[in-house]
Amino acid sequence: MAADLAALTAAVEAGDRAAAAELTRAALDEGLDPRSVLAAMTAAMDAVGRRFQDGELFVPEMLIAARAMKAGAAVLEPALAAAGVAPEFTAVVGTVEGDLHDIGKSLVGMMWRGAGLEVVDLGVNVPAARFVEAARERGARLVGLSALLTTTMPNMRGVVEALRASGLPAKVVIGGAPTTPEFAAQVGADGHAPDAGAAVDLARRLLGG
Ligand code: B12
Repeated sequence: MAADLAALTAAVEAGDRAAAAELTRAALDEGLDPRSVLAAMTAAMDAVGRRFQDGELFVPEMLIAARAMKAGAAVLEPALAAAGVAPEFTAVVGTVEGDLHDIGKSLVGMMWRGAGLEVVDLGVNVPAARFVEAARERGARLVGLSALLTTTMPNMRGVVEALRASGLPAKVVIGGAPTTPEFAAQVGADGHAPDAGAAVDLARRLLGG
């Protein structure tokens, strides 16, 4: 199969898992930058989000598109990681309690791996205590919190507070579509990034890289 990023966007949007994986593989085989392959898939998720908002499609279609993106992302991940160097710092990443959206968080984790961090992905619906436990066990220097729902954003404050109370040295950063730098400041986080690329710059800045 020939590399075709427009077809990849269309495959993710249509929820075609097999095509998403194959087109990702083809793009990598032809030497395309893994970041542009990632961008083709995130464009599809943006389109899906807009169509959901406009009432053109519903949760099942969103979920199917999300699964197609994950299929492509699974192929892409080693290529992103290969761009990095040996991990110097460990980061913990997860989606806060009550929230099941994991695509953005997983992308941030992938990009951080690509930037040379060791990443512990705690998954979704993660309680504050679990973030603290993992940060302590793994000696994390960075903790990333994701929330996609306005109803779960407030849970970020509890995680930041629990991490501060633990006395661990980890920096805490937040992200997810409804979050803003102002909100990050309000909950006492060390930073905010609007997308996975900016999350890499932010991590580097906070870790002094
Ligand atoms: C896919 C999707 C789903 C899938 C999730 C599948 C999965 N495995 O993740 C499913 C179908 C399960 C789902 C369910 C629901 N969803 Co939904 N979903 C979406 C959708 C379409 C895309 C989200 C996504 O993956 N975007 C692509 C990724 C790449 O973008 P991202 O997450 O924003 O992440 C980027 C940045 O934000 C940032 N980032 C993200 N996390 C982090 C973390 C850190 C540390 C940093 C630095 C940066 C960072 O970097 C990422 C990469 O660039 C959005 C619409 C949208 N466009 O956002 C709605 C959306 C988030 N969902 C919405 C809703 C309402 C729901 C449901 C309540 C629907 C329902 N009635 O059941 C449930 C909630 C379930 C729950 N408890 O969580 C609303 C939220 C509205 C609101 N104001 O709160 C949205 C905005 C749709 C809409 N327009 O109404 N959803």
